[in-house]
Amino acid sequence: MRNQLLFALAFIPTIAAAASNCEVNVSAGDSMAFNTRSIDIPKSCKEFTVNFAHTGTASKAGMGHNWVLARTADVNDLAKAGVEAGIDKNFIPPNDPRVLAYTPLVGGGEKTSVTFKPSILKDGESYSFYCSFAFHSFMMRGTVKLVD
Ligand SMILES: [Cu+2]
Repeated sequence: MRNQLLFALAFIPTIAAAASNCEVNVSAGDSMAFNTRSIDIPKSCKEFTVNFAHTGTASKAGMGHNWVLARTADVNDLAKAGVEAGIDKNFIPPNDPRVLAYTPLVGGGEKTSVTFKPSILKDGESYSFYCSFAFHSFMMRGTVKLVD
């Protein structure tokens, strides 16, 4: 038992170091604001995970939030199409290839996450993240940068 514990402990620093580079924690509360305006994604990551937390108390239907990744040029059109899709579809147009990654909408106290491959992003293209809840994207958006 003791040996197993020591064995496990020996690997924790390695896992933590790898995780910190290839995942990010993002949150939003009961207002239309993310806790960050930009996210760097290292090209070296095989996969990148966004952990999203709603730190407020509002209901999903009242002030829900999520995290969506798209080309910056597509965000406004996607946000419009999302309103038409409705809350049952997380305000995301179904099967739309312009949506590169997204989490479902969550309400206060809930968490969600999404994992994607940075290799879907092209050098020189401009990417953004936004919240697809109806009309939140005007306030809730930020830049996503591919970094070395
Ligand atoms: Cu929102």
